[in-house]
Amino acid sequence: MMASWRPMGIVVSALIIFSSIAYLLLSLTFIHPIRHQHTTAASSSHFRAPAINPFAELDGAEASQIYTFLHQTPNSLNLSTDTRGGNQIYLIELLRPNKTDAVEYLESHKARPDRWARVSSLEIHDDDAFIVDYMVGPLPPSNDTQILPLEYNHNSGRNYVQSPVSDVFAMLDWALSIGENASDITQELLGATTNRDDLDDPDVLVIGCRPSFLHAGRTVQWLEFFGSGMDSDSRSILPQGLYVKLDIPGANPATWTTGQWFYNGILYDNETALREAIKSPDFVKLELNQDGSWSDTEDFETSFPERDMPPPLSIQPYGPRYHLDRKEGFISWMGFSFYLATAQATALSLFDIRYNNTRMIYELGLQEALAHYAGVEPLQSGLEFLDTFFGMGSMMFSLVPGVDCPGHAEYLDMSYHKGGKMYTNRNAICIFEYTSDAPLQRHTSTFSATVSRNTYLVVRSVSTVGNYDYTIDYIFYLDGSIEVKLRASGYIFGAFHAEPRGHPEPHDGHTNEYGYRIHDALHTSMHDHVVNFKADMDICGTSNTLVRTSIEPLQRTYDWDKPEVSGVRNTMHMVHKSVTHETGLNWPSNSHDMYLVTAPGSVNKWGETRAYRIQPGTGMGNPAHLTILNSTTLGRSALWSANDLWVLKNHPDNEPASAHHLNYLAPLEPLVDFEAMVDGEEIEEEDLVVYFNLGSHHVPSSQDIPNTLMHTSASSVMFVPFNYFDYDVSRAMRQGVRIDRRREAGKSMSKNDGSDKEEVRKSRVARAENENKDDEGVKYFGARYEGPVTVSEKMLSPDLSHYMKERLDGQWKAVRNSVGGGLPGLFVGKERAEDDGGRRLDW
Ligand SMILES: *[C@@H]1O[C@H](CO)[C@@H](O)[C@H](O)[C@H]1NC(C)=O
Ligand SMILES: *[C@@H]1O[C@H](CO)[C@@H](O)[C@H](O)[C@H]1NC(C)=O
Ligand SMILES: *[C@@H]1O[C@H](CO)[C@@H](O)[C@H](O)[C@H]1NC(C)=O
Ligand SMILES: *[C@@H]1O[C@H](CO)[C@@H](O)[C@H](O)[C@H]1NC(C)=O
Ligand SMILES: *[C@@H]1O[C@H](CO)[C@@H](O)[C@H](O)[C@H]1NC(C)=O
Ligand SMILES: *[C@@H]1O[C@H](CO)[C@@H](O)[C@H](O)[C@H]1NC(C)=O
Ligand SMILES: *[C@@H]1O[C@H](CO)[C@@H](O)[C@H](O)[C@H]1NC(C)=O
Ligand SMILES: [Cu+2]
Repeated sequence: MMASWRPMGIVVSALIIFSSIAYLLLSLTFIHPIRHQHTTAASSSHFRAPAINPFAELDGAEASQIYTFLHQTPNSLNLSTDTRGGNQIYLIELLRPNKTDAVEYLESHKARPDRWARVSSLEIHDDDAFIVDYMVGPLPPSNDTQILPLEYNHNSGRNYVQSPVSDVFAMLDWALSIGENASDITQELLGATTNRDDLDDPDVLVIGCRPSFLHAGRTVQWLEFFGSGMDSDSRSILPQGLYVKLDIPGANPATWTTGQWFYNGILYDNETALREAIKSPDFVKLELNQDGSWSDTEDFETSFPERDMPPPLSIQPYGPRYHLDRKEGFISWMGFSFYLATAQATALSLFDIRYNNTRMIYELGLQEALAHYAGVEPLQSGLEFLDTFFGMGSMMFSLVPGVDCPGHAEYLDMSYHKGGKMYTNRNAICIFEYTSDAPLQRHTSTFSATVSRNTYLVVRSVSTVGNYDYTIDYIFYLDGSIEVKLRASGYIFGAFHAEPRGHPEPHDGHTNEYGYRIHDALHTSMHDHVVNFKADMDICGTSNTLVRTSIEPLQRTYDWDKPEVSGVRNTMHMVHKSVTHETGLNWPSNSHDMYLVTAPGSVNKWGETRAYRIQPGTGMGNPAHLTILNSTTLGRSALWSANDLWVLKNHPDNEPASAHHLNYLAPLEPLVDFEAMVDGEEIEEEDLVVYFNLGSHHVPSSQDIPNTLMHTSASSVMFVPFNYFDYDVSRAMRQGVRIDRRREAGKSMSKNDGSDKEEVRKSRVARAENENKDDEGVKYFGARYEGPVTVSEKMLSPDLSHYMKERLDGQWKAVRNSVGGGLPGLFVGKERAEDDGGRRLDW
């Protein structure tokens, strides 16, 4: 996470808490009447969801009605129409219905749950600023509509957090003046200065900062100067090694003070002390961390001949096999069905995931994304981001067709309401089927060979939060398995590598305690990514038990072993234990435990308890949990990061989430304290919710320059049917080929053994043979490609024109001028002109 700025619409976000708060405030400075969005019925299919999506985000009309209602009706929000003062609404979104109400509706299709909105406002009381949550409903607004403090789903019982800044403009001005007052120092040590007047100047310094939130709105910040990284958005790998501390006791600018400075491991009491020290002949100046082509994501110069030839790709000549109701965000595919829903903080969630029309998972979705750093200097050592605060949903930016997703993928938009306005990120979600390079099943016998394809369904989105891009996939497999997979890319957040300037020899004295040297004055900064997801599992109903089945070594005597085995036989067995109380669990070493969410009241045809197994999926090793114990920075804000997964008794109404996106601002008194949810309740035969983490211990190396690569940063958890069905249900779904090798050998077809089963098989074979008259002894099951296939050019080279339309426009320039351009790192707003003409501010 880091604030940055690019001319062509790659996001920008804020490292930087200043800018985030600024974002909250600034987004308010563009209050427009809401434009009503009309979704075009792009899908020609007549497929309809069985019910109206009760989780669908508020549309433009609904949000507009609430916005008007709250401004025009006298109410406790005391909203101001002056954009630079008084209380402001900063977001309006759906308050999702309670599970009880939603489930009843999804079963009966009667009595659609009331629509409620969650409304956040920014409220100024004297010198202090608060972000306050309300619930407003039922919708549409009427004389019966209530405006209530939103508390029932926060176990803190509060509906507000204190915001560390109330006047962004003052904050910006103040920060700018730090850079300006120290311009002689930055020029001397870093060869550059901040520049208020020219945002586009690639040679300026920008400022990044790392906050520590203390009690009652007090914040201490360490600032560091960074290179602007203007060309490739590379500023997070351009730390300059000069730091200054700020004390912000409250929202009143008169109380803010600049404290110590830090350079080359030495703490200076103040700017003057540093200035004096520099004059000393003994003062050691450090190597500069300068931008250059090394930070560019692409190498356009070097080329291999093979690069000039396009690679293979996947095509879908006969169209998709899934059914999509775009209007309701409902998908059905090969026995699966589910609803989609988005939220500004938590991106995409899936609801009511069913197989064969039986619910398995009520809710599956992102809760929070933690990145926690460590290091020897004041910025990295306390650096930590909880990325829902920055809006992992509102930062689900457009996907690039043909590269982010296959050319045949379909896309959905992500719309949300902020600061009085509706925004749309076009093509934010892609949906596609994909056939893996490896089969799902195969077998060769003396008489036959059979192989079937592994085709699966993917629902994908990417949240670009500042320097980092999180790709999140929900993947459905033909056997009833569901996978959640996270991949990361983008720029790492680097640490400054302190190397005396002009040092002649390669440096070998460092310890690699927190990272590795990867450029002249750049070090990697180790960090943990822990990204929390919720899986509200309903396996054959809501009465579930988590069984931990251990695979253990065993010594046992068996009568039939004697006399050859004189004593015990060394072997292994399984031990089945229910997890009786709410707890955190870790993936066991050597995978020696299986975690099974069982339905004790429900058995398959063979009398075995039906279950889904939860296990690490197709990522790189096991997903990680946080290494740091009792993190100084995190406080109580993200205690779900302490274990790999958690199993809790579900209180879907009062505890709908493991986190709150405003926890970042109140780590010591979070709105939702996860640990308080794990309060030892009994969980046998209860409605269970599993919170699990994806992520990794990311120790970047020189291979992360310029960007972290997705194939090595993937982590995954999979939900796999386990005695849930009577057999592998993919058998009826998959496509492949069965080759009879006896024919090849000139032998006759199998002789009839008289069984019904054989009859059935033969009739199928006969049918298949009819379809493939030419292929003697070769039977295809499932459809085949027949006849010539035409691939449209658009499939091979998808239309990217909407990306070209993105341009800065006059309104952004006005902001830029009013807030000062020279400190993009600290405080840059950039307006992205999306293809629909909607505009947004990015930080
Ligand atoms: C409502 O807001 C105005 C400023 O917009 C303020 O002067 C007034 O005191 C507020 N009223 C209440 C009841 O908070
Ligand atoms: C959900 O249930 C809680 C507790 O019963 C209630 O306070 C709240 O209003 C409900 N929320 C909605 C959106 O209906
Ligand atoms: C609220 O009540 C008033 C007075 O009865 C009526 O004039 C008005 O139309 C009502 N407003 C709504 C939104 O129903
Ligand atoms: C910068 O210098 C001016 C003039 O001395 C002073 O008023 C201001 O407070 C300084 N700014 C900071 C952030 O120290
Ligand atoms: C700066 O720090 C020095 C000690 O290093 C101290 O003597 C001096 O008074 C300080 N200056 C200011 C303006 O605080
Ligand atoms: C699907 O549901 C039907 C009706 O409940 C049931 O008869 C059938 O066995 C189910 N199929 C599978 C694969 O579970
Ligand atoms: C972390 O906090 C827990 C609970 O307060 C305590 O038991 C444990 O010793 C602490 N661990 C460390 C390393 O501080
Ligand atoms: Cu990382």
